[in-house]
Amino acid sequence: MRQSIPYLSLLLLAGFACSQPKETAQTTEADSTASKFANPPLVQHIYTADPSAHVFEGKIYIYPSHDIESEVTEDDMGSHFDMRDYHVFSMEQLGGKVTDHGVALKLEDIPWASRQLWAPDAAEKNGKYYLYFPAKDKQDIFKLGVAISDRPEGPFTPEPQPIKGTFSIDPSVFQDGEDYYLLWGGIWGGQLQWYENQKLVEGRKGPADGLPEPEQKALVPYMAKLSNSMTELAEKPRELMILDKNAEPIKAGDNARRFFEAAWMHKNNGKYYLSYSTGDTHFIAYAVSDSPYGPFTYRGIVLEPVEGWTNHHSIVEFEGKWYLFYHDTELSGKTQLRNIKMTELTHLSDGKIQTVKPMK
Ligand code: FUB
Repeated sequence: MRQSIPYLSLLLLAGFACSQPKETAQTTEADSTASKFANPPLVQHIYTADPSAHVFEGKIYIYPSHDIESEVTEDDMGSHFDMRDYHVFSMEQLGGKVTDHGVALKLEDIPWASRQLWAPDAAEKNGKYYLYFPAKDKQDIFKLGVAISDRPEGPFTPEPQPIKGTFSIDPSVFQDGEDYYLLWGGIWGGQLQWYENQKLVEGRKGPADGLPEPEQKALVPYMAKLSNSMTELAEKPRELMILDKNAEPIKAGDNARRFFEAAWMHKNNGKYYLSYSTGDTHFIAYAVSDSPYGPFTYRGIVLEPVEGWTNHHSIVEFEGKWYLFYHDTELSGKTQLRNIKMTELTHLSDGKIQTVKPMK
């Protein structure tokens, strides 16, 4: 989606592109004039990634990661993604101003967490707002936490302990009528491969420890219904199976189609769409089912690879149209300093999704 005010051009003339974004709350409007990127960054004064978008109180609210420069050396466990807080953003109209509501939750306020506030998501129930987030605990193991607020923008108050029975990263919430489901999981730095039967296996430490062999079934995301309180799982987490067109599970060696991280669910025309990042092949892929629990059948690509290693998205309906939120590294050129974007998403009449190209 194009936006009309040439704000990005002004910032570039002022030398903005060579400097670190200033960490002050502000509103941003952007423009993609003369860019090779199909869509402009939504936020330019701080780095943002992994945008989870929802419609609350008639507006779009975005819950992204807040990327920062850090001294941490890059590795295959993603240690250089060393985020310390979350900001919440809102848009009254698509293509209009994006408001930064400031810090909604910070690491030092989460009693059980030690580092790495990765991709979050949020949900609303009975006028309360719930922010779901992953962080490493004091033993350096990812868990999922929840924090509560009376307002969509926070500030959020974290529960004192992680959500019992959760592990790994990238929580997202899918609401289906009165039911709310928590999805999660991510391999390599997301540690999903360290678990068997949902129990951490002693001694697994590296990104490849516990990964299935290429001919074995790939690891898949988990999902569980949330309790009435929204702060606990109401059932034992289940695997969301992803099958090929022959109803065979996608294999671990099928890197262009297998699940890596960033699971998101949406429903259109009575079908459940599970979309996810394929990680080292950099696609946002999707699979479709008649049930939120699956099994899901692989259907294709939502989003082609973006600039930067990671690809992470959300899909939301607003005023009768569907939108894809995603990120790339247009502003920084650095993998761990990303900027969020959005564009319209089209569901085709055969139930497929029209693939989005992030570059012109
Ligand atoms: O932002 C940190 C991690 O990078 C996320 O949790 C992953 O999905 C990837 O985008």
